[in-house]
Amino acid sequence: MINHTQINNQQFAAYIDGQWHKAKHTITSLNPADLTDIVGVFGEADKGLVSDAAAAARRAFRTWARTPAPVRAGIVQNFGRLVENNKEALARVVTREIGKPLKEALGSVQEVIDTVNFFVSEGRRLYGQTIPSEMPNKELFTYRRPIGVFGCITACNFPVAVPAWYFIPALVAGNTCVWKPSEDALLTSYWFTELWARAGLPHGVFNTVLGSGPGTGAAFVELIEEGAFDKIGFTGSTAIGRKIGEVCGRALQTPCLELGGKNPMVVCPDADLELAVDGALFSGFGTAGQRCTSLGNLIIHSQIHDAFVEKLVNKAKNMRIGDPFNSDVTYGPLISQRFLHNHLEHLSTLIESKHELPLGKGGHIGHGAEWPHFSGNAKNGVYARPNIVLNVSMADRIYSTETFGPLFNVLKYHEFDEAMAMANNHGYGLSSAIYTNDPRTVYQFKTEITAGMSSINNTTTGAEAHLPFGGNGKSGNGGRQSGIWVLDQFTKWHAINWDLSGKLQLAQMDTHYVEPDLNFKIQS
Ligand code: UN1
Repeated sequence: MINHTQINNQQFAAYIDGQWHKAKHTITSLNPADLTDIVGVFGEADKGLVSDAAAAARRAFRTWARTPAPVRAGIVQNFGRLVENNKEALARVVTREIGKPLKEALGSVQEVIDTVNFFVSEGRRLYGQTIPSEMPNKELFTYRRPIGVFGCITACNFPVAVPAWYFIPALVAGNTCVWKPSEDALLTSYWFTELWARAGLPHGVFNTVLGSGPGTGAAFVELIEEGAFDKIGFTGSTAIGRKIGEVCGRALQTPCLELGGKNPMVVCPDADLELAVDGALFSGFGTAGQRCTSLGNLIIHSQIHDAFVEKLVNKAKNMRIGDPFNSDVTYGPLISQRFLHNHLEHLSTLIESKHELPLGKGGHIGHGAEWPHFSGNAKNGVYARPNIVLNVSMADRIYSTETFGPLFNVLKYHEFDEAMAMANNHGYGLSSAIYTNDPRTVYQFKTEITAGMSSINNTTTGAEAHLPFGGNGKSGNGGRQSGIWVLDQFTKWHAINWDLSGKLQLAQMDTHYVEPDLNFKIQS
């Protein structure tokens, strides 16, 4: 069972071939709701450890790839049962380590369980095809083959759900894995790794390297260039994703890149406005705006703009912010000091004099910026006030900059074509939403939106675990996670020609197609 105490001072840096290895150089994970609470002290894996992890995964690959897929999926099922048995404890570790409200943390652990439930039976499918040949006594087949060693770097905001989206299908499909989780979620990653070990994975099939982006992450990227991995998955910023994409391109690989977003929500005059207010507030401020699917631009029809903004601001003013273990908070602290620093930087560099801030100029709660309904430890926590930015137009930098904090923009539109331009022109294409009751408007929206995911009368966030998740443009390279679609990330198609004719039959040449009489004309 997960014991909700510190795995402190163990200096564990890497789990390789079934064993934890320590490192001298340490990194510390702090509770963002109270920075005096040390969640864990871990080691930072250097290039040697990352290379050892990749080598262990390489050694384990042949046997794992040959293990029958239903047996591989059985181990994934064991993992799911362990996660279920530890759901509350794991969610508490997530809340303590990254400050996500407990209800949301429980939801993200449920997302792991849902993903297991979906993929366990994929171990009994992984379908290939039988295909007719153009020649007699010959059969054609396709098989899904595992790709090899899967190297994966994940972000901190969904420290169990997003890794599960990668590793569950990767393992069912027969790949072996090396994981570099976020330095902001070290204890969570420790337990996630332990649960895989207890599920019965053979040694070397799943390996973890802990450490910072500039340290362990940079070593990981050097090893991509050196050919240590056969497939890369990356969830994080567009800037880093672009670099990883370049390195993978040189290594002749197609990575699965899940990057940033500036997700639009359009509110039409015929919409249920109360519903849209609640949807906008959760999309913008749920998880303190730190989801890649969080609301970036709220696009409101001019006819309802002022009334809608008034309702939105009134409701936002009553939001509770504070201790993420309290059930009534909309959001808790930001994930770490780094995220607060970036948020404050955005406030000082992106807000222009023409912008209006009806919730006041946000900032660090307890450090010159108070919030009336606050329940946390303002002195020790990394809490930020929410921001709604009015009067934004497409030319403003804030319109097209991902802010990843409790902040969203409001834009006003007159014609629906203008709303569509506002929804697309920032260049990201991850998630999107529209509130309307008119089917023709929905039709135009879903046909013209460039995002990979759209909600109709619901939030920009909260994708279910069995639909394709991913984006276009600056949000990724078109790869999709989750559901049946992710299998194309973790398998390569193998085409088989089986000739039983006993003679040399050449495709396109030794075929026996029947010629028609092309001079034939119908007499009318
Ligand atoms: C992310 O922020 O990287 O759709 C993932 C959602 C969640 C996953 C977000 N199910 O908001």
